[in-house]
Amino acid sequence: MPAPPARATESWLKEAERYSAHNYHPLPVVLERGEGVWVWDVEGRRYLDMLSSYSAVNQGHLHPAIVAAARTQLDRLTLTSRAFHNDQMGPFLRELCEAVGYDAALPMNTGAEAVETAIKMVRKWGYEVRGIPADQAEIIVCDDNFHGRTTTIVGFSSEDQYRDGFGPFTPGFPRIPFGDAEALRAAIGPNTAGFLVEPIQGEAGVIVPPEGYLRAAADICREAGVALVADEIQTGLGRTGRFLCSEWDEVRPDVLIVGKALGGGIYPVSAAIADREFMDLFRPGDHGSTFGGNPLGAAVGRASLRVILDEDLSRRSDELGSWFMEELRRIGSPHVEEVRGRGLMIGVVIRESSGPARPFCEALERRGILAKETHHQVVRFAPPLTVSRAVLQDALLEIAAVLSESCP
Ligand code: IF1
Repeated sequence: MPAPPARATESWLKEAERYSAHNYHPLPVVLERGEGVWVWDVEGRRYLDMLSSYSAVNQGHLHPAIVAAARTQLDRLTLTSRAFHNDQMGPFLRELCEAVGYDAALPMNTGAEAVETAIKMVRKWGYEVRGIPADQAEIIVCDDNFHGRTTTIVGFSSEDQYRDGFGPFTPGFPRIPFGDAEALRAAIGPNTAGFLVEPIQGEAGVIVPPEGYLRAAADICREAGVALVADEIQTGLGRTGRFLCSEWDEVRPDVLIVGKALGGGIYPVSAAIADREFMDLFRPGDHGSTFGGNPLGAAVGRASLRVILDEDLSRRSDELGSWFMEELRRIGSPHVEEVRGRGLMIGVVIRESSGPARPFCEALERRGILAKETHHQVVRFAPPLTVSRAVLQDALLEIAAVLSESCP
């Protein structure tokens, strides 16, 4: 049983409970400060952040270079709308496009907005380039996908809870099993404009597809004239040991979606990225956003990218992740069915016989490690990519203790 919260925590929990929608079931910890891989609660307890806000804090909490860029911009200009230009968006998009090797990017704020942008882009490409009849375009998606929480996006989720009560939904999103390239080939029809996929399914429980899956899917899409859309909002920006997870299969998606860590854990920044064949289908007035491309987000985005590149966080993620996964396997816990992932995007699957993952997360919290379960049986480990091997070594002692106890 989790220890009862202390008084300060209790009062914060009560206030949040009273005034917030109850759309989450967070661990009973109230955080008030963060620095690097560490966060502190209102009782002064320190925790190792092994979630990184679902990979939005790859650079660590309050990275000095990103904070400095935000502070400088806060004293200059924060929002102009796209009715006018600003002096940060152009440089940000140039640096982003140069980092990933594409012609252009459309800046948005949240991941879901960038996914919706990509959906509109690919549909328009289907009509204007592929000649698909009006309003008939289809974008194939995968079972167990997670691409955000808008009604169009949850409409093609296979998770009943994400859909229940929110219909009617947007048509045109046939679903196929993840990891099965032949299922993709079979699902493609004359009205198929695109295939939207996460290179590794995060929310589904860190599901790594069979070796070469994305490569095979890319070849099938190219042969069929279907746009491959990679949602790298969680897997991108160094998380899986490459700058983009697609690189593991040497795949260059037609449309690339990034978000989360693009804002360095400080500001929501996302983008849909593509070559001019797709990007120039948007004409003035077709699409937009009040905050998309704002100077503060652009300045933060520039600094966030710079940190990932200058500190070679992708290599750190690759090397530390491989070692950490091996060490987790070496614990040899009777509760662990599988340790899976890539880089520092790791899932530890708890056997059904050992009960759900949540109590293990609560036990880890009591030992100063913040991790979060997904889909009942998986404990996700995704620390900031700036984490040191020494810190992970210490964390392994606590994780081993929790995984070696009888079910918490
Ligand atoms: C929640 C997890 C959930 C994403 C991918 C798009 C988005 C996300 C691959 C949308 C966002 C977040 C959303 C948050 C919890 C977290 C999450 F997968 F990371 F674990 F939900 F499944 N594509 N994922 O992972 O980006 O609009 O949120 O900026 O909704 O509970 P967003």
